[in-house]
Amino acid sequence: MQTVRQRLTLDGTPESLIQSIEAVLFASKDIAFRLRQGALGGVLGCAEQENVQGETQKNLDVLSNDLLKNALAACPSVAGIASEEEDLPVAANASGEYLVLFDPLDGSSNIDVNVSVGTIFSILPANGGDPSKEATYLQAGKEQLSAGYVLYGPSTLLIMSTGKGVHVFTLAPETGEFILTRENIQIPETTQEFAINMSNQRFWAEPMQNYVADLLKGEEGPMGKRYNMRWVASMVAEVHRILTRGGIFMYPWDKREPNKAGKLRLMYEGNPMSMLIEQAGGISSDSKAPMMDIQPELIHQRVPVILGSKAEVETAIKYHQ
Ligand code: AHM
Ligand code: MG
Repeated sequence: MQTVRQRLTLDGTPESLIQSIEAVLFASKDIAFRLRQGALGGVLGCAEQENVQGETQKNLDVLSNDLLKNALAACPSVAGIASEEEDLPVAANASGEYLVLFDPLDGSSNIDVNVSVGTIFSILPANGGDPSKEATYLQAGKEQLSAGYVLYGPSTLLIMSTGKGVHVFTLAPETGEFILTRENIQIPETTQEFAINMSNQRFWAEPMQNYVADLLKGEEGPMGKRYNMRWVASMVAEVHRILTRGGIFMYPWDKREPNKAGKLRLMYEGNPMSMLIEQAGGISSDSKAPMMDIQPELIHQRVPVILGSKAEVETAIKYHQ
């Protein structure tokens, strides 16, 4: 039985980085508890909604953000944080060495229907920069020191990497400890499963239209095999399926909002998921460049995403050349 701390120590992870990761996990256990309570916890539904006593209830998005923010601010090795739920970065500790970026509750439209959601995190070096300034955070994904997500599903899982493989830890309900349950995950190189929101098909650019049309042709098409499709609408669940049994996940640019690069965010969705996928032998791209090579210009920058099994992602990228 190995805890996160034991595993990270064996891997030679600096104590300060272990502490930053533990701060994320501390908050995630609280989030897991509140998700389990569901409607009984009074946190479902919309923010600003009033309960019967006329008190304002906070929805889980806002609450999860607060829990993470508080836990990270209390951790001396965290210099600053950036969150999907915060317009601006927040400075934390002057002594801190790390910047922690996170999506507190990804896939939150799934909460009310009781489907898996997750907390995604990415840790970058602070490099002595000002943690209240956006510029300090604008580092390419390849600079990440650690990335991971906590998946709140039938069981609560932590999937993380510090650049030495990808490991899975399962939250033991009786002790509240994340215990190593799979190590060094490797994604199969090929797959017969793709994930994309097909309802947006007519809005995609031509290369994506052509690629997915060819997947749908099955045995009779250029891929020569029949594909299955899955769409949970929760990126953590999607990436987790791919880490477990392979597959390709896509959230492409589409012309509904032509000025937006895509729906997903580079710094706390695209990059951390890319680190996990690549550490597991897969590939992640924005369709033109490796995701983790992109130089971010904004903390909340959006990006098209194609990630998963190596051979399949390579084929998808060829359609875009
Ligand atoms: P969120 O951060 O607002 O929850 O949005 C991100 C989510 C991803 O988890 C998921 O892949 C995607 O949005 C689903 O989008 P769609 O509603 O088009 O199915
Ligand atoms: Mg999100």
